[in-house]
Amino acid sequence: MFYGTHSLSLYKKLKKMKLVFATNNQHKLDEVRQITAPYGIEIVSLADIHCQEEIPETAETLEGNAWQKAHFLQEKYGMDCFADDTGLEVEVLHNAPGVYSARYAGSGHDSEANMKKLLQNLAGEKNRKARFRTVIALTIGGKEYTFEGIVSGKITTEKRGEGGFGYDPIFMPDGYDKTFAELGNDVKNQISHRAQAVGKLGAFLASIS
Ligand code: ITT
Repeated sequence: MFYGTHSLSLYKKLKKMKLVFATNNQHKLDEVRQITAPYGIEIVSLADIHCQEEIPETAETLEGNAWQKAHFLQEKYGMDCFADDTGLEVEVLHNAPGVYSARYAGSGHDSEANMKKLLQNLAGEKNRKARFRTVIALTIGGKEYTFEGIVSGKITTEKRGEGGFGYDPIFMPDGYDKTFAELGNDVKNQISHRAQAVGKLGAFLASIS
């Protein structure tokens, strides 16, 4: 649990807070809802506010994309909100695919093709160090805040496991001998890049409420 011994008092502070999460990725929405559930922050989805538009994501950094998504929603709907942008950074590939993780193998969000391309690009490579990095952009009460979460690990030589999404079947976090897809959401959501960034967001929201 993220907030340790302070969880009960944080729960009391956060339980009336509502925030829109600017994502079209249902897996991310489910993860963030699971991570924040014990503390009672109500995560409102784009569907809940009837936003059906494709939110632009054309910046060249994770930070830039996270802010582009958060600003789009804030300007159009005038609501307090946050957005997350996440990339898989592979050391030997100079941090690629990074900000291009969703479209590494082409235009769509084709996780199978993305993993296949990455495994091919790392074929025979000994250095398989990688990290997931999440940046959260929060706009609340006219002010802006950024939070980051990182989990280090390595890329396996083949896909393993059925859980998670995206690159989870080929990412093994340090300290574990299973991929995120094998570890499952309960473990992933305690240690992941997104869990760490959302943990910082939650602690911050508690501090201002
Ligand atoms: P939104 O922009 O609508 O939030 P997205 O799917 O485009 O959703 P990102 O740009 O943040 O999300 O993520 C880029 C890609 O990185 C995503 O499509 C996945 O393939 C991968 N990814 C993100 N988070 C991941 C995670 O926790 N585990 C595995 N892969 C992940």
